[in-house]
Amino acid sequence: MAKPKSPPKSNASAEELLKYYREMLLIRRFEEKAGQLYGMGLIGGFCHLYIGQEAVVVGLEAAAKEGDKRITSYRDHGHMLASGMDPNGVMAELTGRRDGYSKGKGGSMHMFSKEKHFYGGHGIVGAQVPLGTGLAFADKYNGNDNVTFTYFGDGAANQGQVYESYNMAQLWNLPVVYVIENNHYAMGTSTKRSTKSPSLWERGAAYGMKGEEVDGMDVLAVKAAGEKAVAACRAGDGPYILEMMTYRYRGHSMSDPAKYRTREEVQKVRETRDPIEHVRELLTTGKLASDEDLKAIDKEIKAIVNDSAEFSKNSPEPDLSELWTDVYV
Ligand SMILES: Cc1ncc(C[n+]2csc(CCOP(=O)(O)OP(=O)(O)O)c2C)c(N)n1
Ligand SMILES: [Mg+2]
Repeated sequence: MAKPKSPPKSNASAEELLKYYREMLLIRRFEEKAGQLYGMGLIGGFCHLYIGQEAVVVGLEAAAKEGDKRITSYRDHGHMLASGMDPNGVMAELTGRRDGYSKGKGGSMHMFSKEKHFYGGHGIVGAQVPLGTGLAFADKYNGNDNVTFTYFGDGAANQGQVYESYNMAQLWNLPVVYVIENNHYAMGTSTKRSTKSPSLWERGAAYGMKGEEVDGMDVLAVKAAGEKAVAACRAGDGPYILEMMTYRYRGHSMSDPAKYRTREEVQKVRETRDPIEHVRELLTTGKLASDEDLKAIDKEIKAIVNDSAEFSKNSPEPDLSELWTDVYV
């Protein structure tokens, strides 16, 4: 968890770093706003925030191309935003409004975008792993070079369906990158209490699968590992596991008393390993951006997020007649 901090230097351009800074900040501010709206009673049900883990999805999206797919768990707002989905549509869905991605009838865990190749948002732990494997199978069957990013947590990594998926994916060399977002906790259970095989990516070796551990708090390290994994998949040499060592700052969901860890533990990660601060430091110590430049971005992001909240408040709730539409059976 407390790995040494990466030195504040890189070969990345100002343009690239500013892009990641902006994208990670959008997720962080959006999630903070979602937390506020939840507190005000404007978001109901479950709400799992992604704060702290931003570098994982932003770094991997930087390694993706048009046509690639993504699928994840319930901790999904960051993945939606990073895939390019509209913050207004996401926030309106969280608040149960008509202009949301699922017309306000799905909420946090039930949003999809065909246009951005985002396949959810899955509330059943681990359920997205075989589904992501199936998406990759479809691409292989169709003969294109798309890759599917299948994200899941350290807790989900103990599920049987993950290993059935690994076996099939390796057997058929499917173009799937399994991204384990190891934030060290599954609700209140630390990985120390849930397994004696804590190196989760190494379990792929049992199926002949390649993989590696990555500093998930360093967007550049994530991108570099993502590029390697994606290249293997596109070359027909998939699948690939990336175990992202990351950390969530907030509770598991909005209703988490967080008695399983100390405030000091969280504070220490925030102070020494924050992914956004890391990029801010690269930008400022490398003299690639001034405080004023970064302040302008902060302002721009704040406006996007505030607008999404206003947009949602002004969007009506779904009409009662909608109770009987879009119903599967
Ligand atoms: C099959 C199943 N079992 C239990 C739950 C309850 N549950 C929801 S999230 C969660 C923990 C998952 O932790 P992890 O995979 O590490 O993901 P994280 O929440 O840390 O992102 C559990 C046990 C569930 N939703 N589905
Ligand atoms: Mg976890």
